[in-house]
Amino acid sequence: LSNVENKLVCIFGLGKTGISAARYLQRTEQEFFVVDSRNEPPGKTEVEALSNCQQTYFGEIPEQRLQQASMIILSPGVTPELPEIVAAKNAGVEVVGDIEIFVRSTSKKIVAITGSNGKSTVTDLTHRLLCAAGVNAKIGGNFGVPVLDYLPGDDAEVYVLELSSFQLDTTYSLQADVAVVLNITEDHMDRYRSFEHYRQSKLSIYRGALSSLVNLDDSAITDYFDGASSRYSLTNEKADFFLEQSSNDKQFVCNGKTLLTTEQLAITGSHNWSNVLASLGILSELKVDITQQVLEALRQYEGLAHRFQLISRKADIDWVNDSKATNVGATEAALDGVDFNHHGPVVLIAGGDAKGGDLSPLKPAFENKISCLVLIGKDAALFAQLAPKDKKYFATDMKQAVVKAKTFVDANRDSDKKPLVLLSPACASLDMYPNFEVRGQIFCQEVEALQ
Ligand code: UMA
Ligand code: ADP
Repeated sequence: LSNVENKLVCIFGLGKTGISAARYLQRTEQEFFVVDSRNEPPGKTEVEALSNCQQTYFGEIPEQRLQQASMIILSPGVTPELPEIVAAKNAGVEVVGDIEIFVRSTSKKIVAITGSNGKSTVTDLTHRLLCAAGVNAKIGGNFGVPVLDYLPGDDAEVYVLELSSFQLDTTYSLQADVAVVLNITEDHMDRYRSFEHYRQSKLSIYRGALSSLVNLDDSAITDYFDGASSRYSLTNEKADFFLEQSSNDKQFVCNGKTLLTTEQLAITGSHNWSNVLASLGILSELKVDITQQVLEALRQYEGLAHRFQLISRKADIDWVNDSKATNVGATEAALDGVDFNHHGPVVLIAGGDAKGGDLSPLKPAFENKISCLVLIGKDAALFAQLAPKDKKYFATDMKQAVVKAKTFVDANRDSDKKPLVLLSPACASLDMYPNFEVRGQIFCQEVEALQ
């Protein structure tokens, strides 16, 4: 396979991926130039100082110059359908992502994880379980370290990679040792022509995989992919990895062996049990023994910040930060995880950039489950159309949203139940914040600042 050697490479996009690609080309002594449509991209100063960086083009895209490159390393935030990229491709330039360069350059095992939701959790959990099993595993991709930071060097036994659909769209040579699509629900509809287009992007992770792990509970996967090597499910006892439900507990069963119960886990919610099954399935497909140390690491796993995280009990309210819910599927999972017999009133703070997605699956929850909806961000009005009149409020920022939520709770307390305020926006944060982490942090700060 041809890789970057002796080619004039264009790095298109100078965020985390572009900076990592530039450092990699510097380390491997390759010449490159850099393009970004922004005048002040994040890595400007660092990359301009690299001796192998021939030129930088920031702001206007130099269409002719792009066509002089032999290869473009395209950042995931840039669509391959950008006219200048299409023109370069038509002129014979190879357009790839950093994951493609990575998989061409390593001979180590690769676990490839995608899905609309749960990618980071499963990637992180799998990495931790592999480490607990004594495997030299490294984590990267859409979550954690951009992959090219690991090369050259390559001392890992296994790379556990979270791959976004954007990354898969520019990856052609991946032959994962284990590939899994966790679920497919609508996301990034501002970038894909249709749900089918997005689905095909996700399913491409199975191309050439040595082992294909399939979630039997998601017909958006099983109806369109029939090459499973092994299967997991929350309910189907025919699956290799499933959750056995008896009258008093729920047990994780792997290849016929009962391992532990859901009660023994620190993480909660059926979506997380599905994530656990995926991780156990990956270890099993890698032929890694599920030892006592692995089970201990699993029991202790507390999940990642900003994913359905109880952050405070201020004012006798359970405040939950689920800022990472950037699409409708994640917010549905969050609402499924709320025990409405125990919690009430339940206030949902939602809104932001809906990325062209269909919000209507949330309508029944707005009508029947939640007590009040506090709306923020660019697409607040789209949410408002789905909620009954007396249940919705608009807030201009997070401070106002938190105060409104508390005011509503104080006026509607139910003596038998514990009030809950959930930030689970079903939207990207970029219209108001630099990223979902900052959105979550500001939520935490505003809760702490309440009198
Ligand atoms: N951009 C421009 N002009 C350019 C290049 C980029 O305007 O010339 C804009 C993009 O439209 C985007 C932003 O800059 O809004 C960042 O894009 P990027 O490709 O430079 O992003 P990186 O900093 O390289 O980060 C990317 C992933 N970002 C995206 O896919 C948008 C990060 O995932 C990933 O962690 C990182 O590579 C390392 O691999 C973030 C993400 O939001 C967490 N991913 C999406 C998601 O999870 O839903 C897919
Ligand atoms: P991703 O990396 O795919 O965005 P995360 O693990 O960061 O996934 O979780 C993103 C959001 O999705 C969080 O709100 C989380 O609670 C929710 N979530 C996690 N796992 C699942 C799942 N299996 N199904 C649906 N939602 C999930």
